[in-house]
Amino acid sequence: IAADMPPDLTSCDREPIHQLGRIQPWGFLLSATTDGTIRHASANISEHLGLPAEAVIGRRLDLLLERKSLHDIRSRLQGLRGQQQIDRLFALPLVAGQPPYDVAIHFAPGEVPHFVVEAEPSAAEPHFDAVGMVKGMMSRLLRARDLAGMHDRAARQVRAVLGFDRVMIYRFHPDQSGEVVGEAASDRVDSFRGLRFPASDIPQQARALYCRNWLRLIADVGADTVPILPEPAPGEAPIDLSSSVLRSVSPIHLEYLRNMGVGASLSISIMRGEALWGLIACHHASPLLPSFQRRSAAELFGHLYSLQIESLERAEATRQEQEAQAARDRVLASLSEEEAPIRSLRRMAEEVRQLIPCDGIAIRTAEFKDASGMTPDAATLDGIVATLDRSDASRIFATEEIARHYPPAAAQVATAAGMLAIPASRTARDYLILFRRELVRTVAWAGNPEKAVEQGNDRLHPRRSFETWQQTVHGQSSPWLESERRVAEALRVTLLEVMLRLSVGLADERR
Ligand code: BLA
Repeated sequence: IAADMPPDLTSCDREPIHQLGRIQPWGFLLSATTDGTIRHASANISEHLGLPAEAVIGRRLDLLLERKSLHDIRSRLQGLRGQQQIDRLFALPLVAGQPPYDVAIHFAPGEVPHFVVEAEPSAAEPHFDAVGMVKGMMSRLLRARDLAGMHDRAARQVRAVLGFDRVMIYRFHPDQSGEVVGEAASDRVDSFRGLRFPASDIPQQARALYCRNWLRLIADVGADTVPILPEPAPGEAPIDLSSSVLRSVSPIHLEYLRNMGVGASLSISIMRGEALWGLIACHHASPLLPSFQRRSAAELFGHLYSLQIESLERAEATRQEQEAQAARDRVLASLSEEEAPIRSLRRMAEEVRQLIPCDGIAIRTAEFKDASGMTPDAATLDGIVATLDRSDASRIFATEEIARHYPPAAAQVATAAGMLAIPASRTARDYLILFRRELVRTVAWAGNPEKAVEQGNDRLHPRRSFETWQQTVHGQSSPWLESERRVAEALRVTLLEVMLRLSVGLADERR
């Protein structure tokens, strides 16, 4: 039966990826209570301390680690209190008789206050200048003329620092799918530029985690992972690895990467305020472990890059708001008391059309019905207006596919597939409606998005093929851009004023 059932994608969202209890093998992990008693140790600790995990758990940190280094760790921990951030110490002589380690420390959430120490053999470069490196990356970025050019430059900078074969700027769409909007790649891998990936490739809890922890590395997709000991007692929660650097990832995701021919993967969150805007996604055809210093520099670059995107988008929004404001002023100034109300409305419609390209425009108020250009037939328009009447009158309503909200509209996509409705009054349900006809377009997906997930006997499996899969989208207009929605929203307020004046005017006429 399983094969006939659609896969239950919510199970992906439920996998507790922060509590898998294992790390990747390129370093070791210890957790200790604030008094320094060790609670957890990764099973590979013997390779570093010469003692098995069982012998380490319950002992005190100061008996195992170099005093001076432990002192450094403790003073850094002071600064981390009450936070989930990590701090980093490079080239630290952590264990007597061993080469230095690069160390990440953080406080982990849990009933008993405890902190986590993760250490990897140091690959710190003696004259590494993280600040200089990130400054250089930013200044090369700022030479870009537009957002698209900037994404490509960002990918190139990250590739230069980390050495991955393919570095992509992956941007989320409102439906949680995503698109590769910038790329830098070596010639031993295919380009993913322009490809779309379905939402299910990155489940919800992973997105939530990536909002808090901004970088993750899978250094070797095929490597055996290492358990953290002791295993949780029955009823006890496993150690929370949300902020861990070495955390091993979901086996489903490892299978995904293997299917893609990827040997190592690293991704850095791109944030827009509190929300995940996208990822800097890096792939290598074979295993790859960039130094902790370089990863940290790339992470810092990710922060600055996020701010840069936000600043460009804000500048763009401000410019659009000014345009909308100017349009508003023009409309209001041109209204005259003597003019017939319907003419005022028509002129208003013309102004709107100048600002937001469309194929047709309809005016529907209690007093007037008017249409110009390509609009649905009168009966369909009545149906659409009835549908609009059930939506929120205090904001604009935009859709690429009217039929999704009013199915009979599907018959008329050749004239009107999408609409943007501006409510013209708060109560009487009057509208100015812009229409756009169908624009058949193709979307190139990385593998068939309908078959993104397969139900296996045991669990879900990601798709095996990422071969480009062309989808032809019918029945939709070109999208209403964020900027166009913003202009429409600004004009909604003006339209309310115009309607108010008209109704006063009409009342005067009747008197
Ligand atoms: C995680 N999936 C991820 C991550 C990426 C992607 C970037 C973050 C981990 C990493 O950096 O590798 C997906 N990688 C992509 C995409 C591109 C890319 C879209 O390069 C495009 C350029 N994955 C599935 C299915 C499931 C699934 C069906 O395909 C669930 C059933 C799960 N993906 C999954 C999980 C994680 C993940 C659980 C979290 C891994 C972790 O952090 O533990």
